Order: sequence, then C-alpha cells, then structure tokens
Amino acid sequence: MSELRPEGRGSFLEAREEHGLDEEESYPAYSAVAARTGRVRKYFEHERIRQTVVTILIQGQLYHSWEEARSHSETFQFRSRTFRDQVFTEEGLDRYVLVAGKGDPWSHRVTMARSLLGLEHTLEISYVDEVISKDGWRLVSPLDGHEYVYQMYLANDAEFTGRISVPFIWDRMEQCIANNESADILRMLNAYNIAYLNHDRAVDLYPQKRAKEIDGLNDYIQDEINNAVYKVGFSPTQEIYDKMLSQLYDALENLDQHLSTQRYLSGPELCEADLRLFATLVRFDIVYYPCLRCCKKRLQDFHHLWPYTKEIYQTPQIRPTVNFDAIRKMYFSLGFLNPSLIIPAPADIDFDSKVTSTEYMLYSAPFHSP
Ligand SMILES: N[C@@H](CCC(=O)N[C@@H](CS)C(=O)NCC(=O)O)C(=O)O
Repeated sequence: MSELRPEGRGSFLEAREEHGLDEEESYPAYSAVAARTGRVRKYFEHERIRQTVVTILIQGQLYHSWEEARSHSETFQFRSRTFRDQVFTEEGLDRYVLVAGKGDPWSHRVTMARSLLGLEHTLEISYVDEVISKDGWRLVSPLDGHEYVYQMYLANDAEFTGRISVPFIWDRMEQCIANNESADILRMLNAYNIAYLNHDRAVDLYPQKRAKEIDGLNDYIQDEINNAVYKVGFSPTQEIYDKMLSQLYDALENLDQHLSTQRYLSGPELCEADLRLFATLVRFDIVYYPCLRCCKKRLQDFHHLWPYTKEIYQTPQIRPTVNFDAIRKMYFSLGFLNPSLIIPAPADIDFDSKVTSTEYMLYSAPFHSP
C-alpha cells in the first residue's frame, strides 16, 4: 500500500495544467468541456479539440460543438452543474429510476453495485442508446415523456448550463434529476442496502472500518486510472501524450504490484474501489488500447491485474453487467477518435478463461480452486 499515493494528486493537477483543464472539472468521458479561463480557452482552440463533438446546455440552449457554444458569447462562463441530493430513504426506491449507458464506465460502477447488492428488482433502470446522438444521449424508451436526456436536465432547470451526462437518478415523483454523480449513487446504493435490506452485512462495498483507505484508493484510481486513459486519448500534443502515457502505466504497474500480495484492492473483500478500477480495466484492451492509444502494454500482459480483472468479470452478478458490443460501439462511434466510424471486429480476448495455476500462484490470495 505504501507505493500507492492515495492523496497524491500532484501529477494529475500537473496534467490538467498542461491539458488546460482546471482543478474542479472532472475529465469528461469524451467531450472536453470546460472553459472558464483563458488557459482553458487556449486548450479548446487546439485543432484536435475543436473537432470534438460536444453537446452541452448553456442557459437552457443546446449546442453541438464547442465552437457553436463559443458563438453564444465571447465571454460565457461554463460551469457544469451537478445534482447531489442524498436520496434513498426507508420509503424505498420505487420513485427512482437509474438512467445509465451500457458502454459507459461511469454508469458501469453503478450497474455493478446494483447487481452485486441484489437491487435489480428494487431500483428500476432505463438505458440510453449505445451510441450518443447529435443531441446527446437518447433514451432507448422514453421516460416520463422525455426522449432525450437533455430534456431531463431541463426539467431540473430550464436555464441549465452544463454537461449532459449519465448516469443519474431520476426522481419520478418530483420529475427531476436527484443526483448525477456516479460516486454518490454507488455509495448511496450501498448505504441503502446496509440500512434497510442487508442486515447481516453479507455485502458491504464500503465498510466503515476501511472507509478511509477506500476513499484514498478511490481518489487514486479516479485520477490515475479512470480519468488518465482519457488524458492519454485526448492529449493535444505528442509531448503531453508521452507524459500522460508514462504516468498511466506507472499507476498500472503500481496497482499490479499492489495486487501481488492481496486479492482485492483493500484486502480480502471486494469494495467500491475495485468496481471503479474494474470499470476501466475491463475496457482496456477492448477500447482504450486501440482507440485512446493506451498501447504501451496490454492489460493481458500484467501478471496480477489480468487475473484480478478476469476474476471480477467471472463473478456471476458482474458478468451480465459487461456488454462488450456496447463498449466497442460507444467508443468507435466517436468521430473525433475514429473518423471512418468503422467498428473493428471484436478482439479475441477470453475473459472467461479460467485463472491458470501460474496466475493463481502469481495472484497470491486464494480465490479459485486450483
Ligand atoms: N461526474 C460524472 C461523469 C459522468 C460522465 O462523464 N458520463 C459520460 C458517460 S460516457 C457522459 O455522459 N458524457 C457526455 C458528455 O459529457 O457530454 C459521474 O461520474 O457520474
């Protein structure tokens, strides 16, 4: 654990500085949207970023490109708003719907928790299309009369300014978004399960006695892994790319080492941080390697991370939450990353292969019968 830098956000902030993003904005999955300062503006003037398709709302109006948004006003301030209501009380979850994407890693954290905690019949889910449309995410089936996600953001505030992201919790009673932060939703689902359903605490993704450690791991993984793959993929220059790539692989090596002595990130039990790491790892060789140029080494070539990923994948509640087709379609349909829009054939990667006895030895803690 000593190798991990739970509080060490230094390299991340430095990278943001170079990418021209400021401290508060989390790096969005595939639309670089943050223009609050001249420095940020300079970043968006870079040719590669200008071509990035961005669907955002500014004072209730939908824009489809960064340039179009800029035309709104030379001096507009873009501050993406988040909704962070703490919901899920003893009244139950009937009034809520989870809106999620099947290919999206931020949604995946939440859908995995929903499945592991056995809440599939307790919390309704509504998916968005696998591929994002010109007007942002569209719901597979309209929800409370809304066809597009941006309409739901406007239900909260007709003058909404911000990104139109999934996942989020839709409150059917209030007809508004209660929370659109995946980290909160994951935590709230676990808390709900502990408080009202799972009294024997058979599954607890955030045990109080390990809370501090898990918080540190979450920070580290968010910065150095979850967001880092996008920092590599969206690097506007060779120099930044080289640096981001080397930081990403340092962190992967670090975690690989960390998992050489324990089964999961914080010990013998799966926790929140494992789900957050897994969401990136399971996508790594499928899309981040070919599409975001995270190609120094495949995930399959890591001694510990690979069997760790396979083991989590093979957990019966997790496997159905992974949709490789949706993952490939989502990323390879992004024109600024893949101008031809040709979706490559699926890579021949066997996530179901049994963790071998060599891997078993390397990946030290007992988990499969050898
Ligand atoms: N803070 C959010 C970020 C979620 C996020 O970046 N979602 C992506 C999913 S691919 C999205 O909807 N992006 C659309 C956009 O930013 O325009 C969370 O973790 O819940």
